[in-house]
Amino acid sequence: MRSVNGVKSAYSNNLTRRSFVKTVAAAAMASISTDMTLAARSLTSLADKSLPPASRPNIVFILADDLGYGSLNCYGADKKHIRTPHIDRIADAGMRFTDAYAPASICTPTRYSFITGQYTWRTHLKSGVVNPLDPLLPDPDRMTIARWLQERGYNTAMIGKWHLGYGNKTPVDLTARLSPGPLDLGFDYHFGVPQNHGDMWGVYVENDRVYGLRSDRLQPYSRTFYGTKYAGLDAPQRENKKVMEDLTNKSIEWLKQQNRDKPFFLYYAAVAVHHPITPSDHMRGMSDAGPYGDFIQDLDMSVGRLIETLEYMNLMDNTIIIFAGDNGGDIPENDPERPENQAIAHGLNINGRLRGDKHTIWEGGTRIPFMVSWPGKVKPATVSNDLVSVMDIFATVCEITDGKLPAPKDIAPDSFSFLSSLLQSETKQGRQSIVMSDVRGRLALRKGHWKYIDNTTGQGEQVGRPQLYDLAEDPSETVNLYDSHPEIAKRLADELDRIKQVQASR
Ligand SMILES: [Ca+2]
Repeated sequence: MRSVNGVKSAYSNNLTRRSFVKTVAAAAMASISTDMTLAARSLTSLADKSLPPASRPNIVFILADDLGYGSLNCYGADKKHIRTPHIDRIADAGMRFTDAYAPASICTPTRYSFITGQYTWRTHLKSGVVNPLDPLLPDPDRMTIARWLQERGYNTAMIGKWHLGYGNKTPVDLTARLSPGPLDLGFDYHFGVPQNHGDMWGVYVENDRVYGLRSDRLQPYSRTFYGTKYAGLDAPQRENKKVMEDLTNKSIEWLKQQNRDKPFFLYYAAVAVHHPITPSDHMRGMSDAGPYGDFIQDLDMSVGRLIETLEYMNLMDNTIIIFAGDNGGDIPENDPERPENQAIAHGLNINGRLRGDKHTIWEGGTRIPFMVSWPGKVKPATVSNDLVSVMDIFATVCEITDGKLPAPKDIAPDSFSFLSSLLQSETKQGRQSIVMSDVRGRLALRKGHWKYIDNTTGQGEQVGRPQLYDLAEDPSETVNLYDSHPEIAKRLADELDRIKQVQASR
């Protein structure tokens, strides 16, 4: 209780910076001792790695937006630039993956694939993202991770950045009932930022309506970060620098309604650290990487508040926490004043040593921070280089709840369970290869230590030449081996073709 209230008061009161740091440090210390107890407990239970045929742990999935592979201390960010003690706690308490991927280097496909366990390029969306007034992308008739859990007795909630559209027509009627939407995909509760941080909606959505809508009047005003006018809905407007706190408060409110009698699934999608870079007043100036570093620390603080709520409610021992990025960090070109570039100038390697950034087909666009804690099941402070994807959470959850996987033809067709990785089973059953895509729908295949990059976009245009990289020898993708290893390139190109042709890659 101490740490929950401590952190909360740090957000809501005008504490001095020094006392705020102290509060965070105290919270972190309290957490470390809890972790050590959990670690000791879990070591004794690891002898039995098998799971009951049906297990119903609570599941909290935290998805960060545009968080680069090198933007957390547990992934190598120097503490002299930013400090991420709360997210690092998930890695300390569980398993951190070094070779985890987003299915794409942009926002919508990752979110679609998480919910459906299917590659987004199998839908009509071959490139780009769902635009602010687009209809719902997932087919409500398709099984989703939320409905799967709902049908197994879970309370389910989606809180945060949605970016999968609402309704069934373009443009969506902002003042009408926003259906179909998250509630039609298996979520009992939804409190969302409709598209992106700073989007033209300018408001929150609660369940299937604009939150606090007073009338159907629209008075477009001012301009967003993206250059379009705000819709001017007659409802409370989001304040960018408070959105992280609002979403976290809503999540805590929802978590506090849960109990040990019924399992729950929370999908918390942060708006940080997608532009516009808007750190909270509490965090401004706290990092040593400028506003971008402060915004990363806002994300970390929100994660800390969620964890501490679970601890306060004594629910941690039966809760899986999964933390992931949705694509690589964004590095705006030709504008040194942008906060991302200021952070780089301070010395923060947003995407570590990986080439490229958000939108690109390079590792910097698709390799993501990914970690899972599960007290008593996942050994603390472990690191795995198994190939995993955000898309694989669905199949993993299926195996956890049912002890087996559904037929890929119907459910989660491109999702592979990584439960055997989590439990460090002697027989590994995870995925062997993964397809990734960029903003234009260009595809690449990672298999073993090789990565093949196709030269066709989602619209069928040719771009450059095909490429082949040996990620073991050349993690920064500097030497194209396509010409010197044609047989390997062909094998990977054939596999990519096969995965495109079939309906399910699992
Ligand atoms: Ca994103």
